[in-house]
Amino acid sequence: MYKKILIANRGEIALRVIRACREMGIKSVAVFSEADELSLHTKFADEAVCIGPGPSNLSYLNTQAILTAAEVTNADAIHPGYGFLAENADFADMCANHSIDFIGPDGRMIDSMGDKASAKETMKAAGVPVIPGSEGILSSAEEAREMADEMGYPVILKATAGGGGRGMRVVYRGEDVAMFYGMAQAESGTAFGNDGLYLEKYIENPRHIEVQLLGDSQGNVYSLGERECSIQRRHQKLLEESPSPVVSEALRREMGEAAVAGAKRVNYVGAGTIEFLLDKHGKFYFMEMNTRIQVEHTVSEEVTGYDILKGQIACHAGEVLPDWLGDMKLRGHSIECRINAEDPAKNFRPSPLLIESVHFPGGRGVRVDSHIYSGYQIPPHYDSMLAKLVVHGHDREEAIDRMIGALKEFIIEGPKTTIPFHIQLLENNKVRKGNFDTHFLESFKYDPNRE
Ligand code: MV4
Repeated sequence: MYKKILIANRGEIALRVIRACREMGIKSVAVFSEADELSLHTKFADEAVCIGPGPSNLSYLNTQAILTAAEVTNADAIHPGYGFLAENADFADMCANHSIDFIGPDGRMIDSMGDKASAKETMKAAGVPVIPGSEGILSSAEEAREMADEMGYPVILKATAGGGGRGMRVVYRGEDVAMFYGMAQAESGTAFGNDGLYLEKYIENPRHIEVQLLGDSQGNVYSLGERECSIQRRHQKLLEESPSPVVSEALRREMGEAAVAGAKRVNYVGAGTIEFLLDKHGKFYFMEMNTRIQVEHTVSEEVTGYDILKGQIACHAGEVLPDWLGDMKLRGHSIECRINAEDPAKNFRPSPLLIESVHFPGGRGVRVDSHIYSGYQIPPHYDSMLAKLVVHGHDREEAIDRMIGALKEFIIEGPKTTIPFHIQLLENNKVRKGNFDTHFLESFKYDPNRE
């Protein structure tokens, strides 16, 4: 097992990794920017090393500074958390060249899943259902037009280097294919340095459902159930839950088996997620694979009772997963609300202010993963998530009621937050009935005058 892990991240996920390390008897090393000197990960890790000024490109993305910190502290592995360097193939390769374990897949795996068209072909070859469309990259706008005319509209053009909603164009009429093709190609060339596009039938009003996977170095891969992530705003998830209110026991087994087959095909090791779109006929299709621990792994932990962070570290250290993970039953229902320092009355404008005071909710089935404290100054350089409020109940209704109670107990003085937005969301009838899709928030009306 590792003796010391350096955490190349900040905020709640850095604390999450520190806690897992502590329970596993592993020493932790924090790296921090000048803006994070007073952050909790800096205080709670066994050691802390400053890696540069506040802006991310000078600190949390500074691969040389991070590797140097790992070398001077004698760390044997680096945990990247999510965001920052978590899916940076060059950094994974650099770690390997320095004989430091990167707690994530190797550079080749990151690259092959980062290229969305090739990831899709790989999954298709493994028998995972994929959305009908082009095989690999399109060679011209004319090819796109012919294919779209044949399969019928609407279709969607996607940047192969995109993902997470970036570089996509929905096309409803043949006359528009050429123009949208040109726009998407130019944009993705500029944004990603790769202008490859592929085409798919556009699935209207799908749900976003993803399967949590964990694989060990012996070739065992297990599904830890699905998460419902359809409540998103501009591709930022706001609320996640497990299980999905629309996934039956039979569908769960089918999606889990498909995801496991996909991950086994590429010899996947560690924590990973396969994202699916579920259409209104109950058919699911591969969308993307994420090769990192995700923000919302917590809801899967609550319903499986399994510590995914510790499992992820153990897998990279060469331990074999227990075989009972293969017949995991989900217990009860878990929901996560992302509490962001954003003003929901002002188009979710960031509000990076001083936390004048904070009170965390508590009680049975309430978990708060957060790095904030009274007197904490939110740095302006990073994302705006302040806390993940996670509840667990014996069923969905209890979880929703428990979440509303916890949200009402959660007091944050200083910045504007998404807390009041979440209360109204969970009081909405469609949300309570589980009747929503990925477009739900586009029409949801938040009332800033209701308390
Ligand atoms: C789609 C789609 C409909 N049909 N592909 C958005 C994120 C990126 N991973 C792919 N996305 C989509 N791909 C086809 N063929 C609809 C979306 C989509 C979406 C997906 C998941 C969650 C929220 C979304 C919001 C808008 C569009």
